[in-house]
Parts: sequence; C-alpha cells; structure tokens
Amino acid sequence: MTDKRLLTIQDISCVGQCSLTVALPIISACGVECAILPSSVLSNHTAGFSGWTFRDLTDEMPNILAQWKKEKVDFDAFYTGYVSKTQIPHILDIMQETARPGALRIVDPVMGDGGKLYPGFDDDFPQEMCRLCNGADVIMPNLTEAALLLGEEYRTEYDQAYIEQTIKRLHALGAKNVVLTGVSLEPNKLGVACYDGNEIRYYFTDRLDVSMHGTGDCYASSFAGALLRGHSILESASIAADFVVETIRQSMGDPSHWYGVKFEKALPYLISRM
Ligand code: PXL
Repeated sequence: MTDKRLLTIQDISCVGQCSLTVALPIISACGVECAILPSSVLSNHTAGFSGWTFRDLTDEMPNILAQWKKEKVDFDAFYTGYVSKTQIPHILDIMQETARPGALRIVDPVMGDGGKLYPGFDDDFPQEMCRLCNGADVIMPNLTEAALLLGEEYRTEYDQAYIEQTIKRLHALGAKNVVLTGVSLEPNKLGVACYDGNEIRYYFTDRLDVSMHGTGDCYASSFAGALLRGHSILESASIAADFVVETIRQSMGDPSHWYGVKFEKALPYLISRM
C-alpha cells in the first residue's frame, strides 16, 4: 500500500492552538503525510484575544499552484478549514489540478459558532462556502455553520426530526457525506450525526460541561487522519469525537490555557486508535 499524502488549506494562527498548528501535528500523528497551504497568517486566533494581526495569502495561491504543477506535486486528499471568500475559486483550482485519481475532498466549512459568524466574515460568505461543499466527499459543519449554509435561523433547542431534516438539506448541497457536529439529543450526551444519502447514524459521548476553543479543528484533523488511515466515515467520526473528549479532559482545570486545548497530551490516545 502506498502511503497517503493530504493537503490541508487553512490559516496559521501563530498562537492559540487552532487551525494549522493543530492540524499538522494531529494528521502527522495519525501516520499521514501532511502538506500545508496557509490561507493567511494571524498573530493569534480571533476568539477571546483583544485583537489580532492578519495577513491574507490569497495572492500566493496561484504562484504555489504553478510551481506544484511544474514539480508534478499531487495529493490523495484535501482538507480545507478557515479560508476567506476570495480564496474559494483558487482552492477549487488547486483541488482540480493536483488531485490523484480518487482524491478525497474533506471540507470543514469553518465560519462560526454559538449562532454567530466569526469576526471578519461577510454575510455572503456562507453562500460562497456552499460552492466548496458542492462536490465534497465529506463536509463537517457544526450546528451554527449548518444554519449559515442553509440560510436558516440558528436554533439552540431542537429535536431529532430537526437534525434529520437539517442533515438531509446539507446533503442536498452536493456533498457525498455529511458529518454534523455538536449534536445533542439528551442533556448529558454530545456527538455527531453522519449521513451518506442513505442512512443517518449517530455517535455520542458524555458531555463535558465546558466549551473550549479549537476543538472543531482537532475534530476535523483527527477525522481526516483516521479516514485516510482506512477507517470508515462513522469510525473516523467516532475516533475524532473520543479524541476531542480526551483533549478537553487534559485541558480542564487550567484557566491559564483558556485559548485552546492541550491536544498534545491526547495524541498517544489518538495513535492507539489508528
Ligand atoms: O478554530 C477556528 C478558527 C480558525 N482560525 C481562526 C479563528 C478560528 C476561530 O475563531 O479565529 C483565525
């Protein structure tokens, strides 16, 4: 078997334990070669710090693609995270031009949480994100991103019928599989719903009573790593959920680490699941 090579496209938040600073080590720990294309460089992420610097790297994308084409660089999978609106056509080009036969497109439509778009994203960003979701092998929105993609109100109270209707509408955006994260159907359980166009399957873990930044990126990265190691979508979704619970357990009780999770301490657990 040849080893798999994945390209992840998302920002570098230099400090704050999210996006590329978690994706690269997590995917590597899964035993998958991880190439990166930084979409932007920020001094730190935009959640909880008083400010941040931001340097957009869109202009570099066509240059990097041209060079990769010269070198015949290609990938078995693409995993996209925090990107900006103007980058989406470039990302579609890169995926088209550098895909190995059968290459997977994994799209985490990073846009918001808690019912709100992240700072800096315009109201028309979700529409553009729909273009990236169309044709993806897997999309993995949280409930906020699901509502944004579908142009619906974000709901904090919902039932199983709402989840099933939402996941079917997300599937109709043109993705082969939907992994909807942050789903809770009973108070002390939190998990994911997976839909492949046929059957909806769930995986739940015990809910830990904290919300920590960067867990979405840890989830998507470990999901991508597990999938490329040959696990099924549901197995990968379950491994990623268990890993994130472990990252939170390792981080609880240390208020000085408010900006993210100590995912490093949970890597041995993730490796044991590969
Ligand atoms: O974890 C998602 C994310 C990624 N990158 C940046 C962010 C956030 C969430 O706030 O600010 C820069």
